Amino acid sequence: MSGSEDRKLILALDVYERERALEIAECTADYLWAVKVNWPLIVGSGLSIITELKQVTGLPIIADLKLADIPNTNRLIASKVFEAGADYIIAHGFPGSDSVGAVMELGKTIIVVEMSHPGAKEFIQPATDKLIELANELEPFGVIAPATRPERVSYIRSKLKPGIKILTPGVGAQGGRAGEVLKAGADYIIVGRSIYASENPRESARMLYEETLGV
Ligand code: O7M
Repeated sequence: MSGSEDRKLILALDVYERERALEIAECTADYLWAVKVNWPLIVGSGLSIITELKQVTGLPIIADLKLADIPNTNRLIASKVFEAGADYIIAHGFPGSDSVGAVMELGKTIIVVEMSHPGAKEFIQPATDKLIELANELEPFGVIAPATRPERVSYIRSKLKPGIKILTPGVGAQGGRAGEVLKAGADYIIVGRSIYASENPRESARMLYEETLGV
């Protein structure tokens, strides 16, 4: 197993229950770069789950709130979430540079530039070029791009400033493939159901981790 700096797998821990979340995170931690916490877990277990997950795994925690509000509200939410121990917060880019900037002033930020589901073609994909420009201007830690469309990941990589990471959800349950999307230019893959809903989450994480090696 490599050091955490070589790992490319992020666990999307979309379960409600605190105990289950801690158990899955603990048994898969050896293969992860980070744990992503989204609304299902926060509404199910409370914000303190971020602090607990950090303690149990020792890994970076990404708070996937997809913030999309005015700067003041984004700031009010983000400050509490960083205080709880989140290392990164995910924000939507479409509310504009002031809204995203309010989050970036408080900590490391990841901007959504395209999504993985079919409906992303309706509104988000037509705005992707503008969202990439926004990311190039603000230089966040990273952007979200769809593992379900490796050709879009290549496109986004070609337009994005070097150094800005690409994180890609959609591997496994949504049909994306780890090797393919990493070859297309993704730095990290985000995987939920294929790990937490499998019979053996540790083994599923191990297999995905193996798949990311040497790509
Ligand atoms: O592997 P899954 O499909 O069970 O879970 C994927 C996770 O990634 C889940 O937490 C989604 O909310 C999230 N996600 C997408 O699936 N598609 C996107 O376009 C964006 C995200 C995401 O992480 O946004 C930051």
